[in-house]
Amino acid sequence: MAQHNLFSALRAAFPKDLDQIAVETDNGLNYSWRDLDRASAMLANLFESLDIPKGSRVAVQVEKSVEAMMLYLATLRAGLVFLPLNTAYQSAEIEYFVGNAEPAVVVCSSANFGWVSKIAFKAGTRHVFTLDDDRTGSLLARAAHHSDQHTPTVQQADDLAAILYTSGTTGRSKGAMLSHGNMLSNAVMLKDYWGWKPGDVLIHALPIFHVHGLFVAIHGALLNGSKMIWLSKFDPQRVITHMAQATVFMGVPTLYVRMLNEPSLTREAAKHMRLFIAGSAPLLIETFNAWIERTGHTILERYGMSETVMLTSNPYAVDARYKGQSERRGGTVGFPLPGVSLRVRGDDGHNLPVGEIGGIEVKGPNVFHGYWRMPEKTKEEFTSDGYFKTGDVGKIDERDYVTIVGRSKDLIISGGYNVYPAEIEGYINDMPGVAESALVGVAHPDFGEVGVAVVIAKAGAQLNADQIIAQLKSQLANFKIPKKCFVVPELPRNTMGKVQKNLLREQYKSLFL
Ligand code: MCA
Ligand code: AMP
Repeated sequence: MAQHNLFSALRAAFPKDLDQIAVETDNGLNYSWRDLDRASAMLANLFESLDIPKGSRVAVQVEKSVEAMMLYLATLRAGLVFLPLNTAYQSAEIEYFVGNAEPAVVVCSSANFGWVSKIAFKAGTRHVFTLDDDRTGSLLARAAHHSDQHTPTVQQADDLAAILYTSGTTGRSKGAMLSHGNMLSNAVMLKDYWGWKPGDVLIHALPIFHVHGLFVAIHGALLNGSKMIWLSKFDPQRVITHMAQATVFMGVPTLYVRMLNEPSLTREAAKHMRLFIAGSAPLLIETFNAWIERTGHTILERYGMSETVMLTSNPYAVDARYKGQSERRGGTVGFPLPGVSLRVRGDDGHNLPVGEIGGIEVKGPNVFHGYWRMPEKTKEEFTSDGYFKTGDVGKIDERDYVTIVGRSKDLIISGGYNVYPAEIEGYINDMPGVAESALVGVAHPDFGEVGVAVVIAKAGAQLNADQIIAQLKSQLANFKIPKKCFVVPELPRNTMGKVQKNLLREQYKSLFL
């Protein structure tokens, strides 16, 4: 691949007629391809005027907007490293990310400028801008003074393009370093694998601070020169209405569940669509089947990670490499994508035969360059022959389909967002009167899985479950808050004294069903 700057590759795929509409928003704004090009050039020129070294981080916590996407493109264009942050994160979370990544630039909403800038300046960041979802803020005001022409920086395939914070298998959040080459190779391969065609239109309804909405969806559309119908927030009814003008949709399972609750989801409503893609969390077979029944479309489920972008996918068309199969099989995540080697290994480090369950390990041009400033952690997560240990547990069947059956990492995926029990337990354990706590994931009809906290009090202390929840709400992103909290006399333990979370999961499994 001659082209290494991801932006340049995306730019090369823009249609010849730059005045065509590239993005149509749900509040009636149209952005042309020329707008994307010019605005990202102005923002890249602003960055260059700041005289910060190539490879500096640009940390961004802003509401979803087309300008926020332009900011991402400008960051790539200028050879800087994009660090997207969930808008739900609160001050302690932001303080950790900014302190760890030491960004040269921080961009936040004007409502949060007071506390975010304080954190940023303390961490040594010199430039803090604001960007709101109504096309205002100091970032755009400053960029307006810069030229709309810009030559993208030359990048090597291994140069960093983004850092995504994720907890991996254990412990504190780690910044997964993704390069231009990681993302470009994945995007180019998926364009072909998912059969992107001229005339495709993507409904973009996901947040743009994680891999799914930021990379898989945006890169897919831009690399195909495809228009995006841009929803600032997921709304099932609006997505269904837009299906008449669109062909591709990507969502986490919760989005499909919520659309199935709408009577307006019919074959007729979905007849213009070509492809529905799901991922980020397990898609229940009931949802997969109900979708076929209601719309006549078979959802294509795929599997990925922040550390690897996309790893496996059910086939779009006949896949000659996998016994000529084209079936999208519910409950599976399909085949390893072209270029990805995937194996299932037992605890003894040996490859397992067909059908046996073990740890999923992967290798390929999509696999990240390690955790930011954590060489030891990085080393632990790779095998001696260079495979990344995903922390997912699964099997490969005789037809080569991969199925994920669980996770060895202690992780709850709620509505497509990751919740790390150790982090929440840490906050609960710090509360006065708490002796110990355990957070477990249980099934939930809307979010797939949600956290339930089980807490024991110190001798003589009185604890109130509602107060524990209220306290967490003041400290953590809203999706991390346990949906229920129980104060109990003791936690189940094995003979080694370790809390048996499986017994707690069993005990509370029907809480929301
Ligand atoms: C919102 N709430 C949640 C979640 N989202 N609770 C648990 N899990 C969630 N995911 C709670 C809030 O705390 C709040 O509770 C109440 O729901 C309403 O909040 P609101 O923001 O209005 O909710 P919403 O707009 O209905 O959001 C639900 C959502 C959203 C649309 C499903 O969570 C979402 O966009 N999820 C997609 C995440 C995603 O893009 N993941 C991709 C990661 P209260 O009222 O009590 O405060 S990338 C990835 O995983 C890999 C690489 C991959 O393979 O793609
Ligand atoms: P993240 O850390 O946000 O990148 O989340 C990655 C994790 O999401 C993976 O390690 C899997 O556990 C999970 N995941 C992604 N796609 C799927 C899927 N289709 N089915 C089950 N789990 C998935």
